[in-house]
Amino acid sequence: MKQFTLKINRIFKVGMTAFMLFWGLVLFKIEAQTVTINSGWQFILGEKASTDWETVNIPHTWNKDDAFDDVKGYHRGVGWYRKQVFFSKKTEDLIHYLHFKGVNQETDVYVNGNHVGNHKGGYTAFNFNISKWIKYDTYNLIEVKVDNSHNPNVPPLDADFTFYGGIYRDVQLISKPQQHISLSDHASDGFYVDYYHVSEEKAGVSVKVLIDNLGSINTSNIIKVSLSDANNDALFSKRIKLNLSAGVSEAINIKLSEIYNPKLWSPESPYLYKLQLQLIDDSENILDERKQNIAFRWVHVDADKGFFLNGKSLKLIGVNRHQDYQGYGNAVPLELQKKDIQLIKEMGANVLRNAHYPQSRELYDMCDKLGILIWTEIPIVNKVTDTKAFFDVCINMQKEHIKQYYNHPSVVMFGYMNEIYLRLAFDNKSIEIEKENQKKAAFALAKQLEQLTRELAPNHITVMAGHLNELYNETGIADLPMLFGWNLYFGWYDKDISDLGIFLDEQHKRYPNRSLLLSEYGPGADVRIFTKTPKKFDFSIEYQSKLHQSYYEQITQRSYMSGMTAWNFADFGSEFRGDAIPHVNQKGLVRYNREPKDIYFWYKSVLNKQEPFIHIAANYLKGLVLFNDDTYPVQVYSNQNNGDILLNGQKLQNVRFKNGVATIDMPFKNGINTIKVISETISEEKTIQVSKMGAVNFETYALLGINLGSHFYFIDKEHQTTFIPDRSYEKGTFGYVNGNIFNVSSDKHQGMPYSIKNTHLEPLFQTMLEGCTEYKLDIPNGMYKVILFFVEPKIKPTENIYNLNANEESIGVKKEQRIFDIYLNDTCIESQFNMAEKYPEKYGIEKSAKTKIKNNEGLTISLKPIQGKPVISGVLIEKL
Ligand code: GCB
Repeated sequence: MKQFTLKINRIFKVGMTAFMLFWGLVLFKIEAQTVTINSGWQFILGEKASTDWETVNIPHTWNKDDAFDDVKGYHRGVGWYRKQVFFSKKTEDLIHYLHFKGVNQETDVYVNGNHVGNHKGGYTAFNFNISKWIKYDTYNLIEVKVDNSHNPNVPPLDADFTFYGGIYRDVQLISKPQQHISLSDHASDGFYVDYYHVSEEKAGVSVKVLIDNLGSINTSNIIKVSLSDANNDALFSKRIKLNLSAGVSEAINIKLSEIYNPKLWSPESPYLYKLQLQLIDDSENILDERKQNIAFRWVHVDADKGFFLNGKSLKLIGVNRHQDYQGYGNAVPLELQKKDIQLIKEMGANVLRNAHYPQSRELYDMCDKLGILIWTEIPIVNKVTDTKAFFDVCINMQKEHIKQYYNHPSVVMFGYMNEIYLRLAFDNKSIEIEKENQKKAAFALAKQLEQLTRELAPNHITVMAGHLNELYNETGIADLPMLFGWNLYFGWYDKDISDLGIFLDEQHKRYPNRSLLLSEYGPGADVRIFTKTPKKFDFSIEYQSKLHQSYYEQITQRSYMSGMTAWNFADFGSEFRGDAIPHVNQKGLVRYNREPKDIYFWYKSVLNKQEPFIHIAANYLKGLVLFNDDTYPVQVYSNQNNGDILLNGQKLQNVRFKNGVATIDMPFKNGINTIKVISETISEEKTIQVSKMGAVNFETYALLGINLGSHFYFIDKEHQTTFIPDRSYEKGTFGYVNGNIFNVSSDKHQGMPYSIKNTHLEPLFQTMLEGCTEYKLDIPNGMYKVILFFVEPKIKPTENIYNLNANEESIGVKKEQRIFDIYLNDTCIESQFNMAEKYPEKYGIEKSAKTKIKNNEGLTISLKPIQGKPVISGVLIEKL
């Protein structure tokens, strides 16, 4: 009996296995599957070779380091990737696609040595059907040649961000049955969702689905469309019978019935419905399917009243975003990128401009869910090439862009150009006729792209951004899109902060039918720099606060302005820049590593009303030194009305938060100070170490650093100290006896806005005193180590059109010989110091010496000129 049972069991098991294998095979044969193939690629920089391949994972870029080093330029050329992929014979009847989500910027793909396709453009996805080159039951060699060289026929030609090369978004192998929802329409999902009659009372959905039959026989299939609500409760479903001829692609339009009282989508209530598409064969097997979150919402702009969502006025306030991240270049793990969107939402932003290119679709999914409206654009920046090849690439790129991002409810604005006349505006070489041609070419391309965008995305708002220049008005290009964005940097590159409103009012008056948005604004800010007296171009965190707060007031007061998007959410890589951190554009509300700057919290206090919130903007006030009775202004941000301010346990005052901010002059004491802010149910506390200075002494600190020729503090992690602002000499303290603050041009730039080699202390070196022959420090008797900091400022600048007022004339284009002797009191520590002669350009030089101070004589640093005017950037004194 036992034997018999065993036998039966065995027969049953064998039978089951055979049954499962059979069905497994059948199911597998028809099952669509997508595999991400990011791991274990072989990579070589430059042309293919037999050795020197390294193993890398995707996301990958070859510019993560060289775009930030001291050497000018980064590798812009070819890189090769290769990988062996096994294809089982069981998948022989499937159609296999390689799907690339983002490769910068030109790609050629080979399978087993056969060229399967080329793609131009670094920010949109693309697919290749590789089926006919595959060998089964063996490994297949996939090779990808990537090239990020400058190509005059591929945008962006030129822009203020780094064009990191590499396969920096996922690669997928997508295997589909021969009948499937198309993957061949510009790498879209193969369907497009539209809406009809959307209102508060009712709303309808229609879908256009593209189906490919890549098999050799005619088939009869069913396409099923289902709509459910956010809880997965089914609302409607529709089945349509299709007869698909062999080798043919079909477009099917399906209209679903209307829903009554739909839940509308908005930033406060981002309600999503769920759409499902299934392609089914005549045995009811599911061949392919797609899922998409959709939402009911409608938008329009009005030149007088601004932006409207679902018929209600909505001031758009948010940020621009670049996709790179400190230490990763553009090859950023998706989970890190998603945190950005979370931070943007927490800040209270209702709009995001993905500038200047389409970003990962997963982030758009998040915006769908979180209720963030998106302006998305392709990277045609600064100039165009007047060739058919360039125009064709641009048109194709915009098609990919719209088709791939079309179904996201968050996408309400499609753009295609940024500051297209920037190069032209700074071009003083070309002759008039060439300039005219440039104007016309950009206009002609804009016209084509505008028309295309309106055709492909009829329910969206078309957009474009321009810089401060009449060319956009003169050519009429600003009137092509439905909404024109001005990128305005009053108080940074141009005039003053208060000129913003004056300019906008004048534009609105001249062009009353044009809808406007402030698409970029903001100053650079470095959390190592703080000051009581913020000034244009000093990179201080206080100047950043001042500018953003004023811009917010100016825009919210103007109802015709659709909104504002700050430049930028985060600091980002721009290889040619020489800001306070070289190669980084520091206009972020958060740092390159996403640590929020104070201004991020200010935005949160005015935009996010969800929970009571207080922030004391003193995170970065490290090493504050105050003289005698000096106070220091500290800002407190809150979304509450009022708050009590306490310093060291004593109530100073009750403040009213206007536009989310109150500024309090803090009478700090020497030592540790505690600021406390209490507002109804919440409170916030912060401690600050302050050194009160009467005479110069070394009791509270061992190091005294002074940022010569500068009004700001600079926190220096290398020397573990904060360099304090400079002052003119007064007995008992320190300061310059003579000399001037060195400025590139009188009222705009601080010091020398260029990257300095051999150092990370740019803010110390970039600002300096010129013509100072005597600098006095009344330090007590004793032994000291003195370090002096120098750089030759008259160097040939790197061309940087974004530092618009760094004019070459005033910097001088050749090295200047300045020769001087350096003395510490009576001792000469360097004679005939000649930087232009002895050091490479833009080189940070430190001179260190020990000195004994006696007889209460203090320290005098003398720079005795032999030729030209001496310069000096900083001094650091250590008591030994
Ligand atoms: C702009 C550009 C942007 C730059 C920004 C800046 O107007 O559109 O790409 O990064 O200015 O920081 O100068």
